[in-house]
Amino acid sequence: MSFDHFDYKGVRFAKELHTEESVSRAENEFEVFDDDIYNVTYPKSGTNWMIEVLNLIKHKGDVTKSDVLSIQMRSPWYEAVRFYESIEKMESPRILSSHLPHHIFAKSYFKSKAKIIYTIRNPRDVIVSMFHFTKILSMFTPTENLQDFIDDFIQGKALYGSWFDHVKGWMQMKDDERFFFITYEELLQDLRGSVVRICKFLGQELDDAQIDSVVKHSTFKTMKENPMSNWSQIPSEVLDQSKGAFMRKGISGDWKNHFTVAQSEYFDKIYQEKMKDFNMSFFWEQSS
Ligand code: PPS
Repeated sequence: MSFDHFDYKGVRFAKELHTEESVSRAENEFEVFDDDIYNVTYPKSGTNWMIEVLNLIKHKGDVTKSDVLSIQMRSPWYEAVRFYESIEKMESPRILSSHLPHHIFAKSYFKSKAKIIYTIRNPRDVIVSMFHFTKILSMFTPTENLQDFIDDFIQGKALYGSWFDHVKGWMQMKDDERFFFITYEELLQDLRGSVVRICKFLGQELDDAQIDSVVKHSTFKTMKENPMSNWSQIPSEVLDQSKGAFMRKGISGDWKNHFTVAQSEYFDKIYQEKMKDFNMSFFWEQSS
């Protein structure tokens, strides 16, 4: 995966989005408020989906209130330079996004009461989603060869570094009451049930009709057709959606259409090695 980058504390960042100074600011100076909610993910794991869900929950399913801003402006990535100004103007309670790993996350968070929702996706599908994304986002030099891409991903040369370290880092917080984790696959399998669980974690009481509305407006189909959610407001010089949609497929298991048997076995072996000390098993380990 080729992009203009620098490394900070073992993690790969894109120069297009960050500077070393900005990452250091995000880690050491950013002020977290107690009523903030953080939507944290490794890229391509369902970040935008969760932005939609969380903003709809905040507005009790009222899409006319939750969708007044484009999806990125609703819950900007707090570490990205281009969102600094808009974050300063946000009213509390803020819903912010982040791809930062645990060891670089805002230090002030760990002294706060703010909540984190961490969404995890089968890394094989993350690879495929990211592989396609590099073909449409101008900051990447597209990789034609999936094997090279898989190798970069395994070696932590992807945007935001190693998936394995990201997941293991954040999941250290799994028993913390400020932390809630969910998988992309659970969202797909039972969106309504997931929304109910998220509401409970956030202490938000929505009635059945409001929950139905959250679900209706956060399905893949609705979001793909919604100009406030499908990234169509991003200029084509930056994101060329004539070559492929940001809202691409929205399914689980697309990796099976892309990985060869040998690639799948290779990835499984590395996955086992890298996750051997991690005593939790995810949905995809039973079904992959
Ligand atoms: S990014 O660029 O890191 O912020 O991308 P992210 O939002 O994390 O992930 C993009 C993938 O999520 C899919 N997506 C959805 N899937 C199912 N339902 C809904 N509502 C939904 N919204 C976004 C999106 O299609 C990308 O996955 P792929 O596999 O490429 O389709």
